[in-house]
Amino acid sequence: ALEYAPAPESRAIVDLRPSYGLFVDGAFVDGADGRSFKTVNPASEEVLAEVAEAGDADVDAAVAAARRAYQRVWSRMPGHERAKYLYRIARILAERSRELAVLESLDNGKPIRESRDVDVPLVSQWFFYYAGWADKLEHAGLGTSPRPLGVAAQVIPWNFPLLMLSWKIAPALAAGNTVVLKPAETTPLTALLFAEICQQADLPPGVVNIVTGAGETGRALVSHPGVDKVAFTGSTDVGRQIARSVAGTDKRLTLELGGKAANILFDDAPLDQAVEGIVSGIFFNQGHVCCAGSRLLVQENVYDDVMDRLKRRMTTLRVGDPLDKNTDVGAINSREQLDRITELARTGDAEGAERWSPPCDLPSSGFWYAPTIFTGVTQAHRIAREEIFGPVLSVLTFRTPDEAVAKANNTPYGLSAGVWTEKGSRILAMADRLRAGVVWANTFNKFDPASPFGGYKESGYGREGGRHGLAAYLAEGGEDA
Ligand code: TXE
Repeated sequence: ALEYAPAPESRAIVDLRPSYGLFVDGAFVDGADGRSFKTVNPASEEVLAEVAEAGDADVDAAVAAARRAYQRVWSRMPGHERAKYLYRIARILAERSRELAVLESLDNGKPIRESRDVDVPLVSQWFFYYAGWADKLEHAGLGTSPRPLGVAAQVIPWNFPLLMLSWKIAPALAAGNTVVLKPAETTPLTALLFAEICQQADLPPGVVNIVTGAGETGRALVSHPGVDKVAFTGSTDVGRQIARSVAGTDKRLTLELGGKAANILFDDAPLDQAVEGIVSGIFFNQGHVCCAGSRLLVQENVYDDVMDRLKRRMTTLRVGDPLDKNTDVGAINSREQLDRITELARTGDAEGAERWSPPCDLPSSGFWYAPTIFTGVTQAHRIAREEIFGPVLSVLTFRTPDEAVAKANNTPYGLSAGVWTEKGSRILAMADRLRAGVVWANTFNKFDPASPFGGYKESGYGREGGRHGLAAYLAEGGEDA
């Protein structure tokens, strides 16, 4: 019989519970000291649920469960058996994709079109991809019998709650590690739904543990002595604190921090296609993207033409209800993030850049910021140097490729960059000279589980995705293997 599948934008397909516990040793449990916090829908400020806040005792219990599962089950299991679990999780993620997409949009504020067509399909792809590696670890580039590291502590941000979870958990599990993951405090719900999916897949208890809470919980987790590997995605400040806390221990560390990517538009580029890429490069996910194309560098002789087209295109952007499938730009994830964006954008006004936004009616409740561009930006302006992490584009110009490279690289970050040109030789030359972990050519924000992703300089170190992402969870095999 054909099953009735409700429209993905329907909130009714999500079975929201009033309160959620922690996921430890295969079961949902209350926090030891009974503390909790609220997670809200950023598009309405409505409370979605009350979520347990993990304290030190809960983190201890989760790490201990992960250790037991590592020693007794997961690290001993043949790779092809681990693969079966990962394939099963990947399939359930695909089957429950609508529910996941709606919950992600409710808790995060991103447009359903993105969670449905980008985030959730990629999440399932990530598990399929790493399932394929679980019995091929000898090809990870670390010798013939690489070993898992043990218990991985993973802390993720709120901008891609499920996708960042998959980037962390899929390679860790494929390599034979067990994990304790902490989602961000403003977006805990899909990680808890993922925990339910682990139960549904019969994943052995303790292989995946989810502890919810804020920075304190994250700190307790990454500094826990029972942890062998720390993986973090988030702000540069917290990344620095974590690097300090890990220094002097034998924990392995990967960090994926911020960015200030340049999207470089040469005069020979197909302009409409480039404008499309620039718009999605900065307004995708409200600009809450570490690799967002937040600086546009336009070649001077096409500047007026590009600005005309860009403004015209921005006028058609629909800002509003994340669950409306026609929405292009959703809600800002939290009041704190809205305040950060507002404050940094004001420095653009104060320092003499010129602000422009298309006319748009923003909803009266919830957290919103109109798509915005600043022109007349110089490299000295804060909006040209600091990560805004919102729907705000800083426009600069250049005359020669050398000048474009110098400006693009003039940032403490080095995560991504984009180049728009018809010339293949120029793409190769630019990719070589741009200090960025990813350089996209005539496209932007494209992700694939087989491609390593990560930054230079203050954008962090280590790579996620591909064979390199797997190697980050393995040690070379030795006599003690
Ligand atoms: O990040 P935090 P916030 C950037 C972006 C944004 C700014 C602040 O510019 O405006 O950071 O965002 C956990 N030990 N990025 O404040 O605090 C926290 O609970 C361990 C870029 O949200 O770094 C959450 O789970 N963990 C970025 C996670 O760290 C700690 C994505 C990220 O939160 C902790 C997010 C501590 N001491 C923000 N303190 C990207 N690279 O994509 C907090 N956390």
